[in-house]
Amino acid sequence: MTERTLVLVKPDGVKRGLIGQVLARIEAKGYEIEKLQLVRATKEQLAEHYAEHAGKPFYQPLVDFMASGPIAAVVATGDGVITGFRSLAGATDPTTAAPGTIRGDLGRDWGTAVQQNIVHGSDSTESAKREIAIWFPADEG
Ligand code: RTP
Ligand code: MG
Repeated sequence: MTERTLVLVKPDGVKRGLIGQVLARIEAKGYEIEKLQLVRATKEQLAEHYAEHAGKPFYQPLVDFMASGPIAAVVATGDGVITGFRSLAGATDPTTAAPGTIRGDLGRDWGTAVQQNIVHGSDSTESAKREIAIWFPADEG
């Protein structure tokens, strides 16, 4: 089924010049880039985006990290793209993420308070809908 997902290239990925590599992997897999925008996250956007993690020990470092520089917000579409992009991204922890995945190949978290793992990808159709509305408020669905 054709789906849409929200991908964020996080500040570590943008700073390290990895937007192109992330987009290339999405496109090489056969998904389409429907929307793409470089943004500075507001506190409100981050509070909404990470509401499920509020109160966890990594929440504040995560929000600070996400506000530390520009982010590339992407809507990617395709058959099974929600699960498919999370497979491309790999496990949350870059140290154990499998080689061949974005996080396994490119992610680093050495000496940081939070896992700096290059990308975010929505984890369900509900999350994708909610998250696309946060980063692309004018999106008509
Ligand atoms: P994402 O939401 O970014 O696609 O990643 P995920 O589902 O694999 O991970 P999630 O559990 O939703 O956590 C969101 C982000 O918080 C940071 N994190 N750091 N213990 C830690 O240092 C830790 N745990 C989570 C990561 O940036 C993770 O992607
Ligand atoms: Mg998540």
